[in-house]
Amino acid sequence: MSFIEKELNHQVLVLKLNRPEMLNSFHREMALMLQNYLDEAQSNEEIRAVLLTGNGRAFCAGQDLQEATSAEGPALQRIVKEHYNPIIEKIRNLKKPVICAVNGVAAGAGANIALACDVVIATQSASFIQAFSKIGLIPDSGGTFTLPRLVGLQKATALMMLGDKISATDAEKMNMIYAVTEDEKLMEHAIQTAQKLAQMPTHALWLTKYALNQSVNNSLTAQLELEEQLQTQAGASYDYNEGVNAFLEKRKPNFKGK
Ligand code: T3D
Repeated sequence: MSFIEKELNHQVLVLKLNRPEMLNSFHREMALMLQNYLDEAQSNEEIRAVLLTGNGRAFCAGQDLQEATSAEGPALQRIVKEHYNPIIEKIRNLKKPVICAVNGVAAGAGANIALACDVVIATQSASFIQAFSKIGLIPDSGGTFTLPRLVGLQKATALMMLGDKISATDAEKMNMIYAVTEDEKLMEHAIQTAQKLAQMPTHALWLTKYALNQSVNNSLTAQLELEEQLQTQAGASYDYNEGVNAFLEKRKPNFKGK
């Protein structure tokens, strides 16, 4: 049994967290495995989108607390530095869209890994918990960066201090996630979305993601200059040429992701 199931489906790398009896909580081996698969997604040109989800009733309950408290397990600092920080950096710097299908509860690092993804779709019965404060920790996995930018400082502070369980419907209402779908339709919806993105101009999608990443710290002037540079790059791409020609010739474009 693998801690993460991996499948390539029409240029979409589908990754399923697979420790359902522990609600897909992360231990070291699973965290390093996810990092390796994200590296593979970066380097393999056949892969043009990633879909992350979980097996069983949870998406992910964050850190495996048995490992975190075991004398033989990695120390807390190592867990953050070697497990979660690289996962978040790899998701945010992946030059292909990452879709997260939240199939159940997403707690602690599990919630913040989901929120780091580019498009987050959740089932109606899913929920999000910034569980850290309940065990005397602070939110990690980029949560203190991502959540206030999604929902605003006031909501993020309250969610992180109170550790309340937020339904997928409420998460969507407060702009934490992109969409909510009926439970039985989650994978169909998520795969369709991922496959649609995988057929789009992958390089332009990456430049878009890069610009959004940079926008967090840039002034308007710096961001306008960045858009000018990135648009010049996009304009020199195969896919721009194909997109414009397809429009003018009134046909469907055949993007290659270059
Ligand atoms: O060192 C560090 O910790 C640094 C890293 C921090 C990153 C973090 O993610 S910290 C936050 C860690 N996660 C949590 O605190 C969440 C813990 N889990 C829960 O609060 C609840 O399990 C849930 C709210 C997610 C779901 O509740 P419920 O009632 O649906 O399920 P349950 O009965 O609590 O859990 C089912 C089983 O999964 C249970 O095992 P059992 O009794 O059937 O043998 C439970 O112990 C296990 N489980 C759930 N979460 C974890 C876990 N086992 C280990 N680690 C977990 N995180």
